[in-house]
Amino acid sequence: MAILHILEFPDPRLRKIAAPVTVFDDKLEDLIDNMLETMYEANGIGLAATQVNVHKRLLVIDVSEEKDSPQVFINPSFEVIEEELSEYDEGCLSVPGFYETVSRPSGIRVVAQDKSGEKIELEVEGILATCIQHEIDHLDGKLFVDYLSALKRNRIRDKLEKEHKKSA
Ligand code: GNR
Ligand code: NI
Repeated sequence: MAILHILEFPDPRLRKIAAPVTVFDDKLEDLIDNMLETMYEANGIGLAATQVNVHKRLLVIDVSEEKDSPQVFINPSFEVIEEELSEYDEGCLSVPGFYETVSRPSGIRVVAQDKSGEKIELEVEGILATCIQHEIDHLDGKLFVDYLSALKRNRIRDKLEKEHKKSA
């Protein structure tokens, strides 16, 4: 297993649209294992392949308290089943140190595949619904800062760019 490097905003590679996964092989399993290890090591509750510079449609999530319930979604899509919005203070491993309130539909129906290519269907709400929407956004090149005002987003961008220059 390996810890993967996580891209940080405003890296343009975070804006790429990920392509569907078509091959379900050992290499995919290795990527999933490495993404899970990277997510746990970074204390995240989710990680999309885009964030580790792999532009394929898969994501990993663990919203459990004990961090013992990994979930993998390949080629995920969702439809809204509860339009009412939930607000969460969102953070992102690609936007380290910044947390802002984002509103998203509170209930969704997710269709995806598991690591063997078997179809998964589930209805979710709460933080899991928020997290899945946040991760699918990554696969479409979108970040939670895109829901903020340009003023807030640009302030975050400028601060992160300064940090990146310092550590470069
Ligand atoms: O670790 C994370 N926490 C989080 C909190 C609220 C809403 C979404 C998230 S996802 C984030 C990890 C991450 O960046 N996934 O892309
Ligand atoms: Ni994120």
